[in-house]
Amino acid sequence: MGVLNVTPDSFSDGGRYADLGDAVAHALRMRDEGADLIDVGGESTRPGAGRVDAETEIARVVPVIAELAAHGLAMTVDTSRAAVAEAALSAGALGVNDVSGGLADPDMARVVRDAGCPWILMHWRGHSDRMADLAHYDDVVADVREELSARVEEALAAGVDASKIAIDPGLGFAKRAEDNWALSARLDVLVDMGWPVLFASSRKSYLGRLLADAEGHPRPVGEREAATLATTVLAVAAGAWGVRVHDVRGNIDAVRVWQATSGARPLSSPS
Ligand code: PMM
Repeated sequence: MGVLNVTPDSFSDGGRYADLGDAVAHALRMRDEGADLIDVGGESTRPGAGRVDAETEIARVVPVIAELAAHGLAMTVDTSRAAVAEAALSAGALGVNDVSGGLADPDMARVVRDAGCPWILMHWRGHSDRMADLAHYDDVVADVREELSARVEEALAAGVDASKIAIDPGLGFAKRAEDNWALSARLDVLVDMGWPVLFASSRKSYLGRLLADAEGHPRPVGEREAATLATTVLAVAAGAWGVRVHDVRGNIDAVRVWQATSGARPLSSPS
């Protein structure tokens, strides 16, 4: 899944694809590089970000989605608002990537159910302006598993088709760096829940913190790609269904190395 943020302020690519032509060109490039899905978002969810209204979000994503649909691209809309999801699905999006896992908008389940479309339910505890205060866990892996399980149960109870559901640990959303590492280390626990797992580590701040310089300055966003590739390989090896990334080509190269290695099973080891 290639990331296309048509926002002025996303941490990773904010402002770069606000122009329709630039957004379309970037999405086509990601498709050509091998992305199966383009995730189009119109609201930044970076830590501390305030909200934009639904009309602004719709005005950002719908023209891009309509244009990309005309080019035959498969897209999800990255939104936690039912009205935005509805507009995006009408414009040609294939599914909904909901960072709130259905919690932010009680109408989202109905929209997804009526559309019969895929729904990615991410682990979430609250909007970006207050999520840092919500990063408290007894056991982050068990807690995220339980909270995601509740989101899935609620989606199913609302009549959403089980075959359309995917889950996501929500790295960086009400998570400290150590929480992200713990979830990465035990991704198998989420994979064992039986739903496709999306892993979205690309360029996130916990990688910047890991790679901080001697003075403690985090590695800048644009220099976290090698670390991202390492997380992708580890996640795919642990059974992730998909990864949400900015550099599609690099991540696909990394996964191909993993595939070639894991597929090359020698009949016997050299003595
Ligand atoms: N992270 C961001 C945005 N959307 N969607 C899912 N499913 N999972 C995530 O972890 C996630 C997301 C924030 O990152 P960005 O600014 O690079 O889009």
